[in-house]
Amino acid sequence: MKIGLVGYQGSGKSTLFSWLTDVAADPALAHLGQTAMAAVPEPRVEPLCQIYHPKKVTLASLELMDTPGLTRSHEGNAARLALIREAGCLVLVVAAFAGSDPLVDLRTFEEDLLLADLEIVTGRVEKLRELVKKPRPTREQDQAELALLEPLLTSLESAKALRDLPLNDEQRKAISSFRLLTQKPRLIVVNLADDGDLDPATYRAQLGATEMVVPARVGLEYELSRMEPAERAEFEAEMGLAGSRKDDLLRTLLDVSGQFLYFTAGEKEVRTWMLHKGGTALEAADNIHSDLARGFIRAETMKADDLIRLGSEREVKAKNLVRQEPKDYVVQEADVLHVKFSV
Ligand SMILES: Nc1nc2c(ncn2[C@@H]2O[C@H](COP(=O)(O)OP(=O)(O)OP(=O)(O)O)[C@@H](O)[C@H]2O)c(=O)[nH]1
Ligand SMILES: [Mg+2]
Repeated sequence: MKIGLVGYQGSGKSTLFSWLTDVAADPALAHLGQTAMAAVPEPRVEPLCQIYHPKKVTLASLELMDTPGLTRSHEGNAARLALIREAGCLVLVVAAFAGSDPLVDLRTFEEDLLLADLEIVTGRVEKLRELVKKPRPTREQDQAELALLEPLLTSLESAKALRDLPLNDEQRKAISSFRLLTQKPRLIVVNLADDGDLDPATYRAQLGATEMVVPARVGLEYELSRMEPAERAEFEAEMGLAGSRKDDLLRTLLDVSGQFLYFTAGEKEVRTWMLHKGGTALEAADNIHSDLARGFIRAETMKADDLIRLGSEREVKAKNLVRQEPKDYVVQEADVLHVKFSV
């Protein structure tokens, strides 16, 4: 799944892209949607390495896509919106530096997305309304599709984003090929000036309770990330900046994108893998290798936390904390899986 960094021109998308991926944003690639990977840090990897002393450590990565900013005049936005449609999840970057008002930007950007969705759904609904007037073999089918789409159209017309609607499976299927913009899960990054207020509560109160908001001094973070570690530590101490802000942001992004991490662990490799929430042991096995899914017998499963607490697989087994899970087991965050399979 691509995670699209979106927003108005100059909001700081490319700076955020460079900070998170350590890849320089190339202005020549922006109109194509430049992509790069960002490994998601996982604090349990280090203690697992102490147990297995693996030859190799591999971290699952998010695929970030920098996109060209929308213009406020709407000129040339159609191609930019088409690019954003490719993303499965959005990071909306709103500027809160140099006098710009993040709330105004957020509202107008949302309107731009709503209008783009409205245009698509309206087009389809109008087509269907014409079709069902005629006695055609597909009439019943068209009528069913129309019935699914009409309530969505009503929502969009009253400026309600699809991400806020409880859609049923049929509705999801009916609109899946449209790749609607207000349906994508999103994280809002409020891009602050170097002395901006980092308390998320300040923005959450203004933006509405359901939104995931991360305030970040993106420009400053990017500068810091390019310094030598010692120099960086000095600056951070001077400015009272605590914690690993990039790690936290990437983990929040993983969560907002509807995914989580599970492990495989052994002497050869300790590795994290990404799976969508609700994903099964069979899907997790297929992620690792299609052979594991094809010949799936069962997944020996334990919690990484049990393993770390008890210090070895033997101890975890002795405490009866290893489970034998079938194909349809719903994998949990930080499960360690050993897939048993036949060839
Ligand atoms: N003061 C301040 N300036 C920033 C910050 N983030 C980005 N900038 C500046 O804003 C300008 C635009 O930043 P970019 O990251 O290129 O913005 P963008 O969203 O990629 O812009 P487009 O690609 O044109 O849509 C640059 O001059 C940055 O240095 C910030 O946090 N604070
Ligand atoms: Mg840019």
